[in-house]
Amino acid sequence: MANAGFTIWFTGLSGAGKSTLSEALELRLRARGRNVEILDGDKVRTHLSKGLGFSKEDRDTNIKRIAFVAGLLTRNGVVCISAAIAPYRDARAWAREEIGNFVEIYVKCPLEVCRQRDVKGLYKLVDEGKVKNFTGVDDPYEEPLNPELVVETDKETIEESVDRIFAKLEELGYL
Ligand code: GGZ
Repeated sequence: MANAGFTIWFTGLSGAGKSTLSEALELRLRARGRNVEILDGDKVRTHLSKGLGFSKEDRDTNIKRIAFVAGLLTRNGVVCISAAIAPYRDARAWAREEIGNFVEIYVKCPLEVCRQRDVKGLYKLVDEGKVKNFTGVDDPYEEPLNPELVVETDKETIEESVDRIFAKLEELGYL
């Protein structure tokens, strides 16, 4: 199975570290000679999912679009990394079915730590009442029940998380 395509499906709160981990992982995978594509939640929403909001229906549509593209890439030998919040279990289960070679990684970080990091200033806007339906605050985040791996970004460094992801990918036979 080594050299087959697969999708690393990150899920976690805004500010948990999905994008940062994706970029670190991409570098390490490229150094191993793999072709890698990141589908980042924020970027997907400016192109593929432009115009979608944050209702469950729109989030589901967003996840289905990402899963569709990830499936195409995966079938063609690419390592695809999805870095959307993907807050709903049913949508993640759907993505798993659609894609096949699917490694779900919960990027776990307490809401209070994400709030303190506030990389994009969004939590401040939430506190000021300017952004509603924000995941983990006044909108659901359904923790994965059985992910392939959990990385805790408030307890381990990026390099440690990437090392653990690599070990899991080797264990699963993808690397
Ligand atoms: C969650 C929101 C919201 C609301 C804007 N809830 O950390 P970011 O900023 O850069 O990434 C988040 C992104 C979430 O889009 P996703 O496509 O990943 O979400 S989902 O998987 O649920 O479809 C965040 C920003 O958009 N953002 N408003 N209300 N995140």
